[in-house]
Amino acid sequence: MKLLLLLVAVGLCSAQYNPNTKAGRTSIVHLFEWNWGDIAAECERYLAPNGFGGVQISPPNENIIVTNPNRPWYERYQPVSYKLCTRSGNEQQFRDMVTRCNNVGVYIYVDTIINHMCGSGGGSGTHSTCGSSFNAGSRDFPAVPYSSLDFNDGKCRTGSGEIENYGDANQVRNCQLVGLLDLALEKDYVRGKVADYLNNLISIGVAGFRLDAAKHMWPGDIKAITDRLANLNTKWFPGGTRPFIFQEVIDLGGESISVNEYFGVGRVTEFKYGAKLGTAIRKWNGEKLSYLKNWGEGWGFMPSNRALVFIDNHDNQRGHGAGGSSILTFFDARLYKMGVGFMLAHPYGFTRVMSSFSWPRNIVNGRDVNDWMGPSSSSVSINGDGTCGNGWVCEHRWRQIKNMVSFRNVVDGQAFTNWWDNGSNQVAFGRGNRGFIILNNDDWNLDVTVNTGLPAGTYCDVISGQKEGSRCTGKQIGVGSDGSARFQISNNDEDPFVAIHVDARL
Ligand code: QV4
Ligand code: CA
Repeated sequence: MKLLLLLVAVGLCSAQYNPNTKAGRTSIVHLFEWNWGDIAAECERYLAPNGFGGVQISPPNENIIVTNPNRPWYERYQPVSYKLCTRSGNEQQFRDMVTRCNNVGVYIYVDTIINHMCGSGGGSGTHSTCGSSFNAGSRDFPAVPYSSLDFNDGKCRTGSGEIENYGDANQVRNCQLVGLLDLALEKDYVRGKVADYLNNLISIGVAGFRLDAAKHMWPGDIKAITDRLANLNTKWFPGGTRPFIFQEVIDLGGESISVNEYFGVGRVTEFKYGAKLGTAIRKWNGEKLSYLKNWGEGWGFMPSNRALVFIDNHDNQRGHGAGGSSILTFFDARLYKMGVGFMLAHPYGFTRVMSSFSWPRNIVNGRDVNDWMGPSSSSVSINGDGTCGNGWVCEHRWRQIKNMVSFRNVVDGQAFTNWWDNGSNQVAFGRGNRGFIILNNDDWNLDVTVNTGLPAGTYCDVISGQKEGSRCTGKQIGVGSDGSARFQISNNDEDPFVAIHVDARL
């Protein structure tokens, strides 16, 4: 009876939409391909003091070692077992990272690959990151263990065994995504193995999961697995806290599968967000920033409280996944900062900031032939000025982005207010009486007096500089007793936008 009640309670209590970030922290950062030791250090020295809520980490479970091409980043999306050892570190280092980050209130969100194992052409042997043996051809993964009975081969009806038509939901979920061996998640045994893996991570102290390739899993199978998950570790989280779940479903419209099939389990990635914002900021297809007045659900996006939003992710910043060429990345730094600034100021969705490694992009016939490259260095070095070295871009450390992460924390819970636009690409909006942002993406200067909604005072622009002690290293903005302020932004400014908030009042 007790057990039954418990099961019912777990089933009903599905608050897996709550990111579980500490109060006052409203964004996470994806530290793509960082190693566990560097993440632990970053939590302590940078993320906690700057108000970041958490880190999405690269997959921590054992994967196949790909040597042709040489150690691509994407080998980590080809599991061999659920042992915690990868090029980011071993289990001990993983545990140490979770403990150290949790202890400073920055939580860990694990990228989990549960739709599939490695590619069908992965061969056999022990060329895997913990040395576990496997045989892709015979579907044998003894370190889990999975055998041929645990895969979807019998269920897929395409000639190639792969997904051939995204208009057919059965193919998308029962066939192989680019040849990756597709798990039979309707099987109790497989669900149990996956749940054991996630529960192990929960017991170590993680706060939630990105479910990779969720589009390729039946929502009912995902639900059956998440219903088996334990509450978060009470060493760091209140009793009864559910893991945060966000599902990777790329839905730009026009396919058989839609994001709303997944709302029963948790949040879902909103891929329209970065694609459309990129289009507007690039001024493609006749788009203008003034059209962003009803940004969010008004643009056909999913409900805000179901959305996980981002400007770019590890796939679409290099032409994988979806979104297309409109996606803004660090390669277009000036536009990118505007995009991230807009996202972090705007109330829609739960926000994720991207932090990348650089690579020698080489577009041949419209495709980046270097899109596979992993980081050139296994560890992140920090320069004297706080930027990163060794090819690590560290967008999250860019002053403009770091300060907008704080902005979002400061305006948390405030309404979207005081929209202004010039009918073109100069726009502004506030967040109640806590913060205000104004952008000039036109090819001429902006000079306007608008209502900010803020209390009177002199504010420090957190884009051109920031408040340091009692001084401001950037532009200063005077807000009158009626809340109005004059802004001047040259279209040639290094960053053609200004953001002020009540914690940056002088
Ligand atoms: C190739 C052929 C297959 C052949 C196979 C033989 O294409 O036809 O059967 O070899 O084994 C890599 C290679 C790919 C290769 C495959 C299997 O790029 O050419 O297939 O491995 O060996 C990442 C990369 C993929 C990579 C994969 C596994 O993006 O290129 O594939 O990792 O290493 C859709 C999905 C969405 C997905 C997105 C990329 O709906 O879910 O595509 N996004 C997530 C992750 C993404 C990851 C995966 C899913 C898979 O964000 O990073 O793919 O886990 O939109
Ligand atoms: Ca599948």
